Amino acid sequence: MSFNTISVIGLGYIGLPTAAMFASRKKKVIGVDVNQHAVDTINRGEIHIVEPDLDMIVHAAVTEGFLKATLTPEPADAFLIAVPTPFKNSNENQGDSSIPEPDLSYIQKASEAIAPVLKKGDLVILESTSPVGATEQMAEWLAQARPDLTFPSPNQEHAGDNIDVNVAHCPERVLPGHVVRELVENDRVIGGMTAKCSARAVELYKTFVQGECVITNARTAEMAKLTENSCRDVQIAFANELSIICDKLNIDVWELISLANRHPRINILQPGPGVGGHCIAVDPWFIVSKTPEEAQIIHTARKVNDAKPQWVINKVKLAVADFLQANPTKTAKDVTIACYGLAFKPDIDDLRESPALNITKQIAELHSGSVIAVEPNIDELPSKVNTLQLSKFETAKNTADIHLLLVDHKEFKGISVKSNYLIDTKGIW
Ligand code: SAJ
Repeated sequence: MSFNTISVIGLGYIGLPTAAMFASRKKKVIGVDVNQHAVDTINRGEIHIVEPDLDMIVHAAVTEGFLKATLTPEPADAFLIAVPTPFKNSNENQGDSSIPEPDLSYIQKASEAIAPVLKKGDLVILESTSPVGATEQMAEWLAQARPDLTFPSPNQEHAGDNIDVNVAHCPERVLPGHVVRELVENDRVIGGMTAKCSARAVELYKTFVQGECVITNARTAEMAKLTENSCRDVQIAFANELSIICDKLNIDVWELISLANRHPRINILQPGPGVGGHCIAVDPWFIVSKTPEEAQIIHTARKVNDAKPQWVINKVKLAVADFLQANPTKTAKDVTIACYGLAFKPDIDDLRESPALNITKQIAELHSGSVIAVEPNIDELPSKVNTLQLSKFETAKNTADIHLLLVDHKEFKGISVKSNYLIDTKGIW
């Protein structure tokens, strides 16, 4: 049975591009989101997120009638759930208060929303990055809501054709900024709760995925996604720890890493002001919270990366103290600090969970003089950070006493700021 109508629940950074990809292959796609603004924007053929090339694809899909957005789920042959899996508020966390617990309430709400329109033969896929066991939990929520249908249960990998609704976990693995290309080209991990579930999911993704669809079970697929991001987090923590050690030993960490990387089996990542975004700094906690005793390295890496912003702030404090010692007629009020880059990584405009933005905000709160922020990828700061002033690069370069490079945007490469009071967290100046 082929998939004539596909529904994507959650039209954010993953759901909307995925919906648009199916629609671009002339499938009828129903996108569902709880956000009225997102629904209205998409139905006008526009997008509410920033992702290169996505606007054209969504515009074509909507005007040709293959994609529509709605607040309420409608019947479809396949449902892909791409909703957030954040942490619980710290006061809701149980157990060790230093380990955040995943919040599956968005998945639960999405399951409850689609349950009434499910029918025999449908496929439900969880795409959201999730702790191990979340797909089984989702199947249980669906089964509770629809006792008239049968769903797979755990340890039923070899169950036959007697299951009405197939369930799988197929984690997204695309890099923000390259989503449109990576959705098509990346290999896809397909974790069906049964062999039939996996086969149906492969059939669905083959609509647009050119990479290989590799079959496993749901729990391994969940862990695979968490492993990928935890591996990157651990590697970045290694680089960040090296940068702190080298600073103490008066060694240039960038030179050190480039020398070590000449070894044929060494590939150290780059240090920075901390790890940001919605994935690498979050997903390792899903492993730590399930297996706190066992996940020692993963937990330590999180702590090392989370501590890096404070280390950078301390460096700025020391630079201000040095500046005042060299300029005894001045006070802190007379000192201007310029922060270059606010996004969570280079060449994007995404400020969410950005260490660069948090560092700049904290410096602005602590410092009695002026703080200038330079971010070439945005024209206006969001209202919640309107205490900061955006400035042009040249103005910052010419007026600031202390310079703090936080993001290696392409606009900052090839030019350089020379100063005795320069803190370059990315090693480009
Ligand atoms: N970073 C460093 N040093 C480095 C590389 C990155 O400090 O050498 C920092 C970045 O500046 C940023 C953070 O790490 O603050 C995360 O950036 P990223 O480019 O490593 O990753 P994301 O969060 O944009 O996307 C990741 C990707 N995962 C992996 O590369 C293993 C992507 O493929 C996933 O789909 C995405 O997480 C996700 O949605 O889970």
